[in-house]
Amino acid sequence: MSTTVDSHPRWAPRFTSRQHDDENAAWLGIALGVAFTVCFVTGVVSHLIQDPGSWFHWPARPAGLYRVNQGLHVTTGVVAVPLLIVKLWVVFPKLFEWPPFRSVAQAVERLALVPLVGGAVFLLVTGVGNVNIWRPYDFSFRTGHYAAAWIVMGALVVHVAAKWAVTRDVVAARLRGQSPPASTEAAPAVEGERPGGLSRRAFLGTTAAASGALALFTVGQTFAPLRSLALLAPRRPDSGPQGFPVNRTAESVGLTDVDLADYRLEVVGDGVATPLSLTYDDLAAMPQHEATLPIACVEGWSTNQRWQGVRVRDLLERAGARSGAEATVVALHDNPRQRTSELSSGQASDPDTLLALRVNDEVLVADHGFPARLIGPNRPGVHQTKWVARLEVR
Ligand code: HEM
Ligand SMILES: Nc1nc2c(c(=O)[nH]1)N[C@H]1C(S)=C(S)[C@@H](COP(=O)(O)O)O[C@H]1N2
Ligand SMILES: [Mo]
Repeated sequence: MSTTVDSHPRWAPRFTSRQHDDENAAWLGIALGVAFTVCFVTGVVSHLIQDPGSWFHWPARPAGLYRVNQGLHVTTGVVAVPLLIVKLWVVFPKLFEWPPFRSVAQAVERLALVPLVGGAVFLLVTGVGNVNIWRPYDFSFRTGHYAAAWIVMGALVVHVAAKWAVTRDVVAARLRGQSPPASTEAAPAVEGERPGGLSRRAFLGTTAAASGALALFTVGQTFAPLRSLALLAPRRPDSGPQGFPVNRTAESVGLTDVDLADYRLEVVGDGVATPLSLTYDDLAAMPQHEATLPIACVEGWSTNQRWQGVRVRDLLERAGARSGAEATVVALHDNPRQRTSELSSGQASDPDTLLALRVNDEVLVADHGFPARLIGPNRPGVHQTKWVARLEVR
């Protein structure tokens, strides 16, 4: 519905730009719908990998799939920021339409805007904040962001249903090379509308350029060819000790100088016939394998490195593990955050799942998990456990 003179009450502010129209709202709405849907699907996948139901199985291959998933999530999320701001500005005059609704259906549709807009702003603010390590709230980011995603997507279904006809008319007309029907055209918002100003093409083009620029300056955090452009990425994939980033330092978990005399890697649990307790030298004496695999952080950055170490499946075999065994990887530190991760049977038996001792032919530094870190294909970064002390096999 257009903002026409008779539906615009006297007390409302005057909106004089001709960009406040249904066609702009329709195009921006389509772009936002696509961005939010990609964000939602990739977000739910990431959630399920970390909290799988018994029905959910995440494969070990293709090795870089999680990297693409999370790169898409964060990039489409960032792209949505200018789109949402401009869309809210375009439709803002509708807030003052009078009467506020003419039917029950319209009341429902307009009420659904509260969770839709509130939730969308919440998702974008917490999401962008999280990747910049800005979390000025007490609740868990994952819990809040996840709940908001479902609320927003529910409200979005209502919103899309309500706006379907108008949007379809705009798109269908443009595809036929015609102007959209009068009902969707820019109605003069109020008397005194300024003629001129930006054309629609320039207005939408500028918005697209803003989104494109954000994407371009972010995606280099995970897409190596563009890494020199990753100006907006909080972490550059090529900076840090041994040439790649560190989130959780050894110092922050009190593991700056692990004494190799005391270090043992234990392979234990119901799933093994002979529990192992291996020194660092024992590990170094086992056959070493190499795999080029990414660390793909849930926060969107990723980095591909050449890792060398012992195959987890060799360790399991040496411990007489049952076939199809699964394992929990446990770190040396007491801090419970990210101390453990799970290896599915597919990952545990994958030839590229390593207990890495070296990276790019150098011994791991403390910040990258010395003495040994897990690295495996298609795992989120949080599951690439550093400073590994134990494999609990079942
Ligand atoms: C546009 C709407 C968005 C939707 C629908 C959405 C949805 C989701 C969902 C469902 C998850 C999984 C949460 C969980 O694991 O429990 C998630 C995770 C995440 N999202 Fe979003 N998100 C959106 C925007 C953003 C934005 C703009 C960013 C950052 C630029 C972002 C960054 C993240 C991060 C870093 C995670 C991983 C959290 C973790 O596992 O620690 N999200 N998102
Ligand atoms: N033991 C342990 N391993 C860990 C973490 C941790 O906090 N503790 N952080 C993880 C996260 S979130 C990522 S993305 C990768 C790479 O993180 P880094 O940059 O801190 O090395 O290591 C993972 N391994
Ligand atoms: Mo991470």
